[in-house]
Order: sequence, then structure tokens, then C-alpha cells
Amino acid sequence: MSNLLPATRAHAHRGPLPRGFQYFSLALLGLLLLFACVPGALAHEFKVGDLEIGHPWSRATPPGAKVAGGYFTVTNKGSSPDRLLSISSDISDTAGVHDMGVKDGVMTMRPVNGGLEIPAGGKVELKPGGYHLMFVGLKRQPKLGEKFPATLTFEKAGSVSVEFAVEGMGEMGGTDDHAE
Ligand SMILES: [Cu+2]
Repeated sequence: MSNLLPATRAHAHRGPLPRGFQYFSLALLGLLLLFACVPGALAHEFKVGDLEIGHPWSRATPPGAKVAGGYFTVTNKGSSPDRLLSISSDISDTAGVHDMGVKDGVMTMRPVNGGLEIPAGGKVELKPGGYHLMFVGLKRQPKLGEKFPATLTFEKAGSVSVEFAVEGMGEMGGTDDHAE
């Protein structure tokens, strides 16, 4: 019975992998590719007047969280500056623009008063660690994979309905964990 392998070597694959395993590997690869494509598939854009709103997204929050961040880009194709004046959404009691930066060596966050300026021909990025929206007083937790609607109001371009795509909690690793 020399063809019986010792028990300790039974797991070592010397020859081609079993067929089932190959199919499993292919399926796994396909799944990975699918996930790799998701950020592109989720990219979405909204237009109002001269403004383009690129890929509004938010993060899933842990149970009980009272705030959630909101991020997107605004491109102003026009020849005059505009301002993001207000944000509203059913997901929270209020929402506003915050700025985040380092002051005296401490990471601080403060509301942007008087609206966020979008320069003529310019692009403003709301992202973790910088300007961002803050949905304050969450009525429920944003769930990974869903989209929730919100309305952005600009001084000149007016109001536009957008959808925030909810991504994973650790997405882009920004330091956005602050109390209400
Ligand atoms: Cu904030």
C-alpha cells in the first residue's frame, strides 16, 4: 500500500488542484473583480445651473451614532462664484458644512458660517479631514450600500436633489469621529 500518504502529508497538493477548487477560485476572483469595480459603478453626478455635484457619499455609522459625515465635490463651470447655503435631508434633524483643520496642534472642527464658497471656474472637495457635511441628530443609521436623498441649496444655482451613497465605516480613513 505504498500509494497511501502519511496523514501529516494528506493536505499537500502535489498535482493539479481538484476541479471543484478551481471553479471556486474562479468564482472568488469574479467576486473580487466585482467589488473592485464598485467604486466606479457607484460614481454618480448631479447638475444644477453651472454646478456639477460629484459622487455624494456618506459612511455607515455604528448603532446609536448621532452624526454622520457627508462628502462630495462641487465644480463651478460658471464665471461667477456661488455658495452652498444649506443642506436638508430626512436622515437627520439638521445638516451643515464643517471645516476641519489643525489649530495649535489640535485637530478641530468648526461650522462654516455664511455658506461655503465655490469659486468661479473652481472645484471644492468635501472630504474626510477637510470641508465636510455633518448630518446632526440622525433619525436612523445610514446603512452600507443604500442611498439616501438630500437637498443642497446654493445661493445662485438654487436647490438640487442628490443622493448620498453610503459606504463602509472605515472608508478613506478620515478623522471624522467627533461628538455631536
Ligand atoms: Cu463635522
